[in-house]
Amino acid sequence: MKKSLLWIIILVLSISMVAAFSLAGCKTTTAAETTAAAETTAAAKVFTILFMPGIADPFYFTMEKGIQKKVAELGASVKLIVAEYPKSWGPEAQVPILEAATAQGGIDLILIAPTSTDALVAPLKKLFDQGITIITVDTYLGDGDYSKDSDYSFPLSYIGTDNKLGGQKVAENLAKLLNSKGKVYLMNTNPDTSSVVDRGKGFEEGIANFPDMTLVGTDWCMDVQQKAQELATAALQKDPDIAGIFGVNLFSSQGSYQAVVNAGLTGAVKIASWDATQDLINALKEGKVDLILAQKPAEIGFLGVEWGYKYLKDKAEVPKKVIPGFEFFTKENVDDPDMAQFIYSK
Ligand code: T6T
Repeated sequence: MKKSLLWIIILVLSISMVAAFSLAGCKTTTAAETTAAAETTAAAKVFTILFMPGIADPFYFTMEKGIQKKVAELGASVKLIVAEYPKSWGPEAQVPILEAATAQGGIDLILIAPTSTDALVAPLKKLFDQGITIITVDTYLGDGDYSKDSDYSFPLSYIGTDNKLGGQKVAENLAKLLNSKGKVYLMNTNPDTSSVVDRGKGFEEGIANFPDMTLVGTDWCMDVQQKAQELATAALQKDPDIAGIFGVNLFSSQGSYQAVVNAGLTGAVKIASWDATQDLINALKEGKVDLILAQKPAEIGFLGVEWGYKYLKDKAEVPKKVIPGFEFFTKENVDDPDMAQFIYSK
């Protein structure tokens, strides 16, 4: 009796131990499965990026190429949505497109060129408060200082040209073409757009360094080429001594040189232009334009995706300003094969 009781105890103990071991085994398998599942989920996380350009023009088409390049490099981990290109410059055109593109949710990062330093603050803040990361490319909000606390400092970064420096360099180069003397005129676009305002300021400061040069006037064409042409025509009629014109972007430059050509003043009035469109490059080759500052829109777009992705994936520390450089086209280097990369795409 004692012996059989002992056997029963041994049997019960053995069964419990087997059960305990198999349970432990089960647990290990489950944990491994959970880890693997978590890894799969992390690997499968696809970040959705929205590109919101400022206007339909070769500058932003080229920026999109840089964005597409980086997106292709990142492969399946990112998805790109390109918003409709606004047909005119300004918040009236851009904000409805932005709102429509974000209405369904699911966006992780927006790369946007705000078309107004003020009017885009509220619509973008609303999206930021929904958890969307914002990077402003080409233009910025407020004074562009996202490093200090303010109503407009919520974007992760500004990635774009140092427009003020560019404006100063344009002034220096135009002064060289004019032997540091004479009257110059500035064709600007919109007074609430950071990029062009900074270019104008830089130009004014640059010209002020030449005592025999005078800035006789500034006009605002609202980024409409036809308007730029009309305004430049009127300025040349009003002041026939104008010796040089600076067009701060592609539409203002294209309109300005056209006005000079129509007035029969090609060569007599020097044209300093900004943005390397094929039209302006051709005009430079034909002697209708004298100088072109080429920004690096593809690089700006590429860097926007690169930094945005690093932040979304690893919470990387992103500089508040990322500033790619610029290049100058002149009649001396316009045929240099190394310069071809700086011409914007269509
Ligand atoms: O000059 C570019 C851009 O940098 C600016 O902010 C707006 O105008 C352009 O898109 C050229 O049309």
